[in-house]
Amino acid sequence: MTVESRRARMRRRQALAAVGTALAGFGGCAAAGSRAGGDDYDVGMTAAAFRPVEVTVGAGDEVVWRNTSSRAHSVTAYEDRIPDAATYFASGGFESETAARDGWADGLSGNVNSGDEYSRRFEAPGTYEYFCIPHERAGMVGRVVVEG
Ligand SMILES: [Cu+2]
Repeated sequence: MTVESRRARMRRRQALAAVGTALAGFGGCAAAGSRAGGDDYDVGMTAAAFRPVEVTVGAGDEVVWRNTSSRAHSVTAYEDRIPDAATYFASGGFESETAARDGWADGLSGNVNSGDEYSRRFEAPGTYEYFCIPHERAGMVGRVVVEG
Protein backbone atom coordinates (compact mmCIF):
# COMPACT_ATOMS: atom_id res chain seq x y z
CA MET A 1 0.00 0.00 0.00
CA THR A 2 1.29 3.43 -0.84
CA VAL A 3 1.86 6.12 1.74
CA GLU A 4 -0.73 8.25 0.01
CA SER A 5 -3.50 5.69 0.20
CA ARG A 6 -2.62 4.96 3.80
CA ARG A 7 -3.04 8.65 4.56
CA ALA A 8 -6.39 8.58 2.81
CA ARG A 9 -7.45 5.65 4.93
CA MET A 10 -6.28 7.43 8.04
CA ARG A 11 -8.43 10.41 7.14
CA ARG A 12 -11.37 8.14 6.54
CA ARG A 13 -10.83 6.39 9.85
CA GLN A 14 -10.87 9.73 11.61
CA ALA A 15 -14.12 10.59 9.86
CA LEU A 16 -15.48 7.19 10.81
CA ALA A 17 -14.59 7.75 14.45
CA ALA A 18 -16.51 11.03 14.35
CA VAL A 19 -19.53 9.25 12.93
CA GLY A 20 -19.23 6.61 15.61
CA THR A 21 -19.18 9.26 18.30
CA ALA A 22 -22.28 10.86 16.80
CA LEU A 23 -24.04 7.52 16.63
CA ALA A 24 -23.28 6.74 20.25
CA GLY A 25 -26.10 9.07 21.20
CA PHE A 26 -28.55 7.01 19.21
CA GLY A 27 -28.73 4.00 21.45
CA GLY A 28 -25.22 2.65 21.69
CA CYS A 29 -25.11 -0.16 19.19
CA ALA A 30 -21.63 -1.43 18.47
CA ALA A 31 -20.98 1.22 15.86
CA ALA A 32 -17.66 2.31 14.48
CA GLY A 33 -16.84 4.16 17.67
CA SER A 34 -16.18 1.04 19.70
CA ARG A 35 -13.20 -0.69 18.23
CA ALA A 36 -11.15 -2.95 20.40
CA GLY A 37 -8.01 -4.27 18.82
CA GLY A 38 -7.09 -3.39 15.24
CA ASP A 39 -8.96 -0.62 13.54
CA ASP A 40 -7.49 -0.72 10.08
CA TYR A 41 -10.66 -0.73 8.06
CA ASP A 42 -12.38 1.72 5.75
CA VAL A 43 -16.08 0.96 6.02
CA GLY A 44 -17.87 -0.16 9.16
CA MET A 45 -21.31 -1.71 9.43
CA THR A 46 -23.91 -0.60 11.93
CA ALA A 47 -27.20 -2.43 12.52
CA ALA A 48 -28.46 -1.53 9.05
CA ALA A 49 -25.98 0.82 7.40
CA PHE A 50 -22.50 1.07 5.97
CA ARG A 51 -20.42 3.82 7.58
CA PRO A 52 -19.36 5.82 5.74
CA VAL A 53 -21.81 5.28 2.93
CA GLU A 54 -19.28 6.42 0.33
CA VAL A 55 -15.51 6.07 0.17
CA THR A 56 -13.19 7.40 -2.49
CA VAL A 57 -9.98 5.55 -3.27
CA GLY A 58 -7.32 5.49 -5.95
CA ALA A 59 -7.04 2.81 -8.62
CA GLY A 60 -5.25 -0.17 -7.10
CA ASP A 61 -6.32 0.61 -3.53
CA GLU A 62 -7.87 -1.95 -1.26
CA VAL A 63 -11.06 -1.24 0.65
CA VAL A 64 -11.61 -3.08 3.91
CA TRP A 65 -15.08 -3.53 5.37
CA ARG A 66 -15.57 -4.64 8.95
CA ASN A 67 -18.78 -5.76 10.55
CA THR A 68 -18.77 -3.42 13.53
CA SER A 69 -22.26 -4.52 14.55
CA SER A 70 -23.67 -7.66 16.10
CA ARG A 71 -25.82 -8.49 13.08
CA ALA A 72 -25.10 -10.52 9.98
CA HIS A 73 -24.31 -8.50 6.86
CA SER A 74 -23.04 -8.97 3.35
CA VAL A 75 -21.07 -6.77 0.97
CA THR A 76 -22.64 -7.43 -2.41
CA ALA A 77 -22.11 -5.44 -5.60
CA TYR A 78 -24.99 -4.44 -7.83
CA GLU A 79 -23.98 -6.17 -11.03
CA ASP A 80 -25.32 -3.41 -13.28
CA ARG A 81 -23.94 -0.56 -11.15
CA ILE A 82 -20.21 -1.15 -11.41
CA PRO A 83 -17.91 0.02 -14.22
CA ASP A 84 -18.02 -2.04 -17.41
CA ALA A 85 -14.33 -2.85 -17.04
CA ALA A 86 -14.72 -4.07 -13.45
CA THR A 87 -15.00 -7.63 -12.27
CA TYR A 88 -17.93 -8.47 -10.03
CA PHE A 89 -17.37 -8.63 -6.26
CA ALA A 90 -19.28 -9.90 -3.26
CA SER A 91 -18.42 -11.27 0.15
CA GLY A 92 -18.41 -15.02 -0.21
CA GLY A 93 -16.58 -14.71 -3.52
CA PHE A 94 -19.65 -14.96 -5.72
CA GLU A 95 -19.24 -14.17 -9.39
CA SER A 96 -22.67 -12.66 -9.95
CA GLU A 97 -25.36 -10.83 -8.01
CA THR A 98 -27.76 -13.69 -8.63
CA ALA A 99 -25.30 -16.22 -7.24
CA ALA A 100 -24.74 -14.02 -4.19
CA ARG A 101 -28.47 -13.65 -3.53
CA ASP A 102 -29.02 -17.38 -3.99
CA GLY A 103 -26.08 -18.19 -1.73
CA TRP A 104 -27.45 -16.01 1.01
CA ALA A 105 -30.92 -17.52 0.66
CA ASP A 106 -29.42 -21.00 0.84
CA GLY A 107 -27.76 -20.48 4.21
CA LEU A 108 -26.30 -17.03 4.70
CA SER A 109 -23.36 -17.78 2.45
CA GLY A 110 -21.36 -14.59 2.05
CA ASN A 111 -22.10 -13.48 5.59
CA VAL A 112 -19.51 -11.22 7.16
CA ASN A 113 -19.82 -12.15 10.81
CA SER A 114 -19.68 -9.64 13.62
CA GLY A 115 -16.07 -8.50 13.93
CA ASP A 116 -15.03 -10.07 10.64
CA GLU A 117 -13.75 -8.29 7.58
CA TYR A 118 -14.14 -8.40 3.83
CA SER A 119 -11.68 -6.67 1.55
CA ARG A 120 -11.41 -6.01 -2.12
CA ARG A 121 -8.88 -4.25 -4.31
CA PHE A 122 -10.29 -1.84 -6.88
CA GLU A 123 -8.53 -1.38 -10.20
CA ALA A 124 -10.99 0.01 -12.75
CA PRO A 125 -11.88 3.68 -12.14
CA GLY A 126 -15.52 4.54 -11.73
CA THR A 127 -18.38 4.19 -9.28
CA TYR A 128 -19.27 0.89 -7.65
CA GLU A 129 -22.58 0.53 -5.87
CA TYR A 130 -23.18 -2.30 -3.45
CA PHE A 131 -25.63 -3.41 -0.78
CA CYS A 132 -26.18 -5.78 2.10
CA ILE A 133 -28.50 -8.60 1.11
CA PRO A 134 -30.53 -8.93 4.35
CA HIS A 135 -30.80 -5.17 4.84
CA GLU A 136 -31.19 -3.94 1.30
CA ARG A 137 -34.80 -2.98 1.91
CA ALA A 138 -33.74 -1.10 5.02
CA GLY A 139 -31.51 1.01 2.80
CA MET A 140 -28.19 -0.60 3.63
CA VAL A 141 -26.30 0.42 0.51
CA GLY A 142 -22.92 1.94 -0.16
CA ARG A 143 -20.65 3.30 -2.85
CA VAL A 144 -16.99 3.08 -3.69
CA VAL A 145 -15.62 5.73 -6.02
CA VAL A 146 -12.34 4.78 -7.67
CA GLU A 147 -10.41 7.70 -9.08
CA GLY A 148 -8.32 7.12 -12.18
CU1 LIG B 1 -26.81 -5.69 6.63
